[in-house]
Amino acid sequence: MTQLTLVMGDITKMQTDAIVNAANSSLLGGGGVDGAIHRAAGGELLHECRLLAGCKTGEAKITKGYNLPAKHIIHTVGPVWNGGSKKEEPLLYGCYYKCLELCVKHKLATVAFPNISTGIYHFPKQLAAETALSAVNDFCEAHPDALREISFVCFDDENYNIYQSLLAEMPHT
Ligand code: AR6
Repeated sequence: MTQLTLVMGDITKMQTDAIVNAANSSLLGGGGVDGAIHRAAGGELLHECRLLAGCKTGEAKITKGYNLPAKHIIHTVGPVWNGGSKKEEPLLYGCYYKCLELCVKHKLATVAFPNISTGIYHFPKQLAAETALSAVNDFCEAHPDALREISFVCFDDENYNIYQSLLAEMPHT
């Protein structure tokens, strides 16, 4: 069974097989968690990202972790919140699900997610957390023993409190 863990703090410090980056479609860096990951990983990350030729919203691509304690970075592009009429929910669901599929493909046992799209992209936090946990729950039901641990790394109290409440109601924790 996969352990679901809630963490408050900086995702660049996580010693997991992979951390997930909330990137933009260029994959060439930006602000928020993307900027923090590129700074902590070092310049070689940008070089590898250039070779990936971008990433579509709702999709995911993997690189090495370079100077991070995490071995890999899974870059995913969350949707910009546009009021909910532009398929934002299924696109965010796809981000989480596809990152987990990449973990299986690369035989990674532990992964840490940030709260994708809830910063600069303004996705409502409660709905984003519900969507993330629904994707993770569906994945864990379909692949019960694929991963050992999935961590949700929150950077603000509001997201932390939302995840704490939702995780308390879930069977996996
Ligand atoms: N560790 C964990 N979480 C963090 C960290 C950190 N070091 N720093 C910020 N967060 P955002 P988005 C949280 O804006 O909304 C970039 O410019 C933050 O508090 O990083 O998906 C990209 O290049 C929030 O809860 O990502 C894109 O252009 C969450 O990470 C755009 O921002 C996501 O906030 C993506 O926007």
